Amino acid sequence: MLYNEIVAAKKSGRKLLAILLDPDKIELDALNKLTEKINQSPATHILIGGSLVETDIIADLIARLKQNSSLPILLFPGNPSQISDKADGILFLSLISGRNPDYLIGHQVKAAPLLKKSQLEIISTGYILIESGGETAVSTVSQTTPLNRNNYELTLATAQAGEMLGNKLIYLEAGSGAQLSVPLETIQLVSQNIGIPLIVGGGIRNTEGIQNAYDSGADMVVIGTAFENDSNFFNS
Ligand code: 1GP
Repeated sequence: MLYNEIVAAKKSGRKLLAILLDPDKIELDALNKLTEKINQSPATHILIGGSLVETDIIADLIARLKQNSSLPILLFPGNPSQISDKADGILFLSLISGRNPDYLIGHQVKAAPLLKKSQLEIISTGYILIESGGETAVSTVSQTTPLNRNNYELTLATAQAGEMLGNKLIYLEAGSGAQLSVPLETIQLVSQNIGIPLIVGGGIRNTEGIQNAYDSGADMVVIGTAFENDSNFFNS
């Protein structure tokens, strides 16, 4: 079970690293090379998804990734059309920082019948968007306001409410390509005051940023843009 492995990693202090692939930005012809780079990297998981995936290549993309990589593949969907049972699991997100019912429960209701038929491991995730110096795709697409990045207490209360509601993970998100990543103080406060694993992503551009997030208490860090821009990112 993927979730049990994440919990075990948290317990033992083994830090996890996910590479986020946005299907809209992947060229299938270049996928073998990209998979090689992923295999050479310290990544422990692959996430697939995006706010606005317009192509229909997700199933094909996952099938091809699986030919050359043994890393677990988790869906990280922006909407129910991004669900494919070719993946191993899904971060079943509820955007609990926002007040848009579609992203709190609407899309999830649409997805439930599909998920019920699939073999995907479903990992409910409280998804918290934090203001990051500019508008991000998550905020535009979800039409929600991110939490004030200086209001640590509100972020903590949101994460704790997410845990109390039964979420198995909390994901602190600055947004893909964010100018500013999640404040380290926020990571520290939240990680010290929840019992479930903590994922952090958005705007992390270098290995120092990854290490800082780990040192502050992140159990998994997600890297999208930096790897997209430079597939040698982890070797440099
Ligand atoms: C976005 O947290 C992820 O959902 C990754 O963000 O693309 O900025 O690495 P970046």
